[in-house]
Amino acid sequence: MPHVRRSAPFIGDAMLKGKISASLMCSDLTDVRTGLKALEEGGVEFLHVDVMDGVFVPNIMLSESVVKQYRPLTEIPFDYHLMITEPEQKLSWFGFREGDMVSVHFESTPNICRAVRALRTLGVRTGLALNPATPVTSAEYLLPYLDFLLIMTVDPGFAGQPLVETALEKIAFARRFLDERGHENIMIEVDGNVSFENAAKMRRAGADIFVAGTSSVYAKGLTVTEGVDKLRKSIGGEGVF
Ligand code: S6P
Ligand code: MG
Repeated sequence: MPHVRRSAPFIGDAMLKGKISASLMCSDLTDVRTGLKALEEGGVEFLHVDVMDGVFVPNIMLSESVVKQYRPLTEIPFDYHLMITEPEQKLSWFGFREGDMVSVHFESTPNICRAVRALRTLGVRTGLALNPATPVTSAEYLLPYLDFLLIMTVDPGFAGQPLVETALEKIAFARRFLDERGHENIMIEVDGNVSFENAAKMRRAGADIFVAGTSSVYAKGLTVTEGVDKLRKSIGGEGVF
């Protein structure tokens, strides 16, 4: 099984630590070109693309045909967060590129092993997303296929929600869980109310990649560039709080 590897991610994955993935659905979708230019100028590492099917989550967002139209507008690698049922049957829809991040939800299919193994064969950074109530231990037998865990710090479906109370404890547990099993290279991405203040705490707990939405990069009263700079300071541990 050549595609199975023990936590041996893509060259340069160590560089993913402390990176920003800006949430496309939180930007001005009537003026995506301008929004993407601002993110490029701000230097975000990934564009977080929330795909919601109205079944797995109670919302519909960013269909594959819309996302494909945005793709040529930027060179920023995409970070697809698939909140859709049975993703293993739909992976060919998106046109993933090598270097993209793609996460599928543990809860979204009885065939989650098939889904992450299929992602591995596509040459993308493979992620397993966990809802707030899903234990980190659910990932145990999937670890050999993973490059990152996406820990939802709100229930998926909507922007602008409060952080779930157990989020920080779960991030810290996940980091220990991965390290104890020799998977130090599996990154932890966090998604949901990654505010400037929460991001600093999440970083200390062990998070590596930060989904930036209405709580930071798209916060009211800041330009995108100011939001990125401020978030960068929070996750860089430079003590803005
Ligand atoms: C939510 C989705 C997220 C949001 C992001 C919003 O289901 O997966 O990626 O877009 O979390 O960020 P914020 O700062 O508004 O919570
Ligand atoms: Mg998301």
